[in-house]
Amino acid sequence: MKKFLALAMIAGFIYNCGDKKNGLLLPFFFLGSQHTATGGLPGNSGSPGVVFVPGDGSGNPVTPPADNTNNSGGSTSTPSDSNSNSGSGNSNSGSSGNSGSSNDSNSGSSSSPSDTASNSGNSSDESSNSNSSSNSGSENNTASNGSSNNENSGSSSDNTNTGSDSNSGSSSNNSGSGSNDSSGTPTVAVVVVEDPKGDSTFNYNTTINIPLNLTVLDKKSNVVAGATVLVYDENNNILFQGVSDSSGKVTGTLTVPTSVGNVTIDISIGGESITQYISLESVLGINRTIRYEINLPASQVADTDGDGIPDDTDIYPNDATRSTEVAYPAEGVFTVAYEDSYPSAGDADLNDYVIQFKNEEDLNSSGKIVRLRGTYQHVAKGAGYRHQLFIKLPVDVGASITYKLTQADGKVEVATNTVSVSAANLKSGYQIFDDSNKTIRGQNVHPGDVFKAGFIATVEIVFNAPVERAKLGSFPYDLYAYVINTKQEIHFPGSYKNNNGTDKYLDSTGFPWAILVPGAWKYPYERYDIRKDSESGYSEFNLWVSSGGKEYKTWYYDVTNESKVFPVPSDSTLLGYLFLSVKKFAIFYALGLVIAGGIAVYFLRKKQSLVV
Ligand SMILES: [Ca+2]
Ligand SMILES: [Ca+2]
Ligand SMILES: [Ca+2]
Ligand SMILES: [Ca+2]
Repeated sequence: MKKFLALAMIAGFIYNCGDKKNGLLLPFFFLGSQHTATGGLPGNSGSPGVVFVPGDGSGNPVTPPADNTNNSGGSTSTPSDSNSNSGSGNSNSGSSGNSGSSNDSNSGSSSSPSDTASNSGNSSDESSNSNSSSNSGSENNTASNGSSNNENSGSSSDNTNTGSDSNSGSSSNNSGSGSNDSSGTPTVAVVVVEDPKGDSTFNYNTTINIPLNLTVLDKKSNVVAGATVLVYDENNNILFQGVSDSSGKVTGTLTVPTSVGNVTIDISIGGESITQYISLESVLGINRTIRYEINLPASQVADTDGDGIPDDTDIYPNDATRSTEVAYPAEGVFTVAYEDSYPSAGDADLNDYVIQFKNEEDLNSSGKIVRLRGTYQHVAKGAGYRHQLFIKLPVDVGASITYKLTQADGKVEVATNTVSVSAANLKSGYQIFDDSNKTIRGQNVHPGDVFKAGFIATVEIVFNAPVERAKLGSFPYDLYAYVINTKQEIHFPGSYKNNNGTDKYLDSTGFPWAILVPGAWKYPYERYDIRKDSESGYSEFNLWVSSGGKEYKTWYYDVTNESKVFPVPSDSTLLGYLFLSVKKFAIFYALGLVIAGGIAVYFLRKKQSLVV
């Protein structure tokens, strides 16, 4: 990753130099620099010309409550005033200001990023006024108003569209340029943001799943199919890729460590690309309607396999069944640690049965999962019980599964073989490791133990038909331990309930029997309770718990007492194994300037490529 960043910085430097004469800025947000404040919504910014407005829950910009009154009064606003106002409201005013091309200005594009910002608060009275005035008379108004959001806001986008409709023929560029005056940046797209926010349930989770629901519309409010959507984290690791369907919709789930602060969404159509940067603070989902305010390019981009994903972002450019790969984690491994005394509360040494692993999914262009791969290594057995490792996948289709088991040094225990399994088999649980007495040669939990890496299982599940995220579940899926001695299954919290409604896998004190930790985690020595200050190697653990997961989100990286934790090698056998078997590079690519309709859009992109 360091190399990658260095490369990106060099590329950026070169690019910046090349364009300096134009006085253009490049958004190297992923390097940690601050984002361009193009949004009026906190936590949102984007590439030039992308405007963010709050939504009313139905994909339209929200209607400020006070507007009606003001509207009726009408008119205090001068054209210029309205411009400064809300993206929506002002669009109208913009029209008035823009002599001649009235409708164009309506297109909402009028608002410059800064404008939106000022509006978003509420106020926007003037805008509303201007809105009504300028719109008045036009049949379009009524139409838009019909949808209950009278005034500006809702109207704004509605107006926009209708406006442009009536205007049709008179160039999209107008709207952009006309409205722009103040900032000089034409509006390329208005993003209606309806992201659910709040506090997610804390159950010792170190990752969060964030549903993604996007709708892409053109400037006439028609849905746009075939828009490519790419989502990545602050280190440019791909989280999701998909293409909008015939309803203009893109759906998926982003799975990220809770410590990830921002994600980036790129949407590309015919080579035209816009970017959104989203702070994940309190974000429970990403629900957005992207309304383009420009004419979309009709140019075709190369798509060799015809799956809708252009070659330059298609990880499998010659395979129409797959278009991207998402890895969990993008680099390195996760660790799962089980307490094996269920249903009795454990001693919280979190080392009874410990596995390092990572997963990869291949998605098709609809965002459905086509294949699921996993590599698992047994790394500790701090217990007298014997365990097995399983995964349950509640899908409705069968699959063919290719499996291999080796010792840590690569010596084959079970040769590569492929079997067909039914949906019922997957639902009841597929065995990854047999008896934990046989998959590791040492316990790896006592002071002075020389670490002896355990067996490695590699699994590739090729589903008989693509499966939806809602069916499959998200990483780490339902990965569980079966304790042979007690005949008990041990799952992550959050998925199973007791008869009284409490979580089946949280004990009476609210502590889990399974915990997922990013990295090759240094779990506690045998019988050292991670919760007790005198025994814990992680003084931030209790602080993390007491904050409900909001603070000390990376407690697991911060060993505060080395004498309390097992020195698990950070360059684990599994990492070496992964590196040799599936070597991947994240390549920073497609740094470019796209000119469409006189509007310049800068975009950064990342492409992963497979080097097998
Ligand atoms: Ca393709
Ligand atoms: Ca493909
Ligand atoms: Ca234990
Ligand atoms: Ca133990």
